[in-house]
Amino acid sequence: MAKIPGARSLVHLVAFGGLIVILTPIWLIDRGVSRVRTMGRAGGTREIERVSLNNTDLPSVLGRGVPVILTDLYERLELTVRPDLHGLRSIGDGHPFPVNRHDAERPFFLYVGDYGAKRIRTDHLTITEFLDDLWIDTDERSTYKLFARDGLGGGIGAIIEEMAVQLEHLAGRAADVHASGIWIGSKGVTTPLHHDAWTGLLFQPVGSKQVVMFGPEDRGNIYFSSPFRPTSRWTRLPARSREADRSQFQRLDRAVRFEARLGEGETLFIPPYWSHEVEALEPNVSIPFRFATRPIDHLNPGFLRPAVEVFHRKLMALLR
Ligand SMILES: O=C(O)CCC(=O)C(=O)O
Repeated sequence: MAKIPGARSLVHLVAFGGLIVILTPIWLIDRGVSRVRTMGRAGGTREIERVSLNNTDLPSVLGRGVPVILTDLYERLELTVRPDLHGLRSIGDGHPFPVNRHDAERPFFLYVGDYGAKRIRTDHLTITEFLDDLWIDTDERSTYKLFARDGLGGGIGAIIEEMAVQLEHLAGRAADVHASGIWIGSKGVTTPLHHDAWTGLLFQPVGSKQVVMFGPEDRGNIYFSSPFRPTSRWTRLPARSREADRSQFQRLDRAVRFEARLGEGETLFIPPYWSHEVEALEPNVSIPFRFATRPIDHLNPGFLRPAVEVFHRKLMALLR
């Protein structure tokens, strides 16, 4: 039940409410304009460009604002422990941790429920048991384990922090180590199409993934859910967007798809508000590494929508 807000909360309520009232029509106009601009467009598919740091540098890549695969950034990092199978086994503290098993027919990351994913059981495994098990080919179950900084007795944080020092130096930008981590999962696990507000680098130390991306100008064509729902950063398309029924989702064919296979050792640059869908082609280890959001990032047109989402959450928290 909604409580009666105090004076301070009331000021916040009016401020956030006012921002929503101002931003929502801007967002709607932006959406309308982008729909009109892409109307009648044939869409199509483009391959995400691959670049080597022998020919460019990280600030230039991040400044492009379009996705790029960096072929040799990962190998340039000097890490005390590399996040490969050998390195991960070596940092395990021997403590078992919970591992959720999902139905392998619908191995959809995060959205148990919304995308029909089903948890079938939870096992407790050490890192060695977990990795050994993941590489056993089975159609019976799927797993996606997200380790945050404090994972494996702090061993994950040590890798992320070492990466952050070197990437901050290479990129000339601050990292967000709290939002970064190490994700390990089975073949077939799919992260459905969504966008993030941060600048991301998806490192692929082990195994490969298929990536599909859409630019912010195609937001009107990829069926995001309402900004007032908890799934606001995610689309209403099926978890594998290629399976979308075109009679229900006609505008999808107007959108320009950017695709690539992200190979072992490669790194994908994900610009803010670029929607991405990622499917594991084999058991794998990824590092979603995030840079801190800067005030200038809020001028990105994509922020109009997350602003509505963010302020909506704050508004709801005040009323709760
Ligand atoms: O690798 C994945 O499954 C998803 C990665 C992702 O969504 C991200 O890095 O933001």
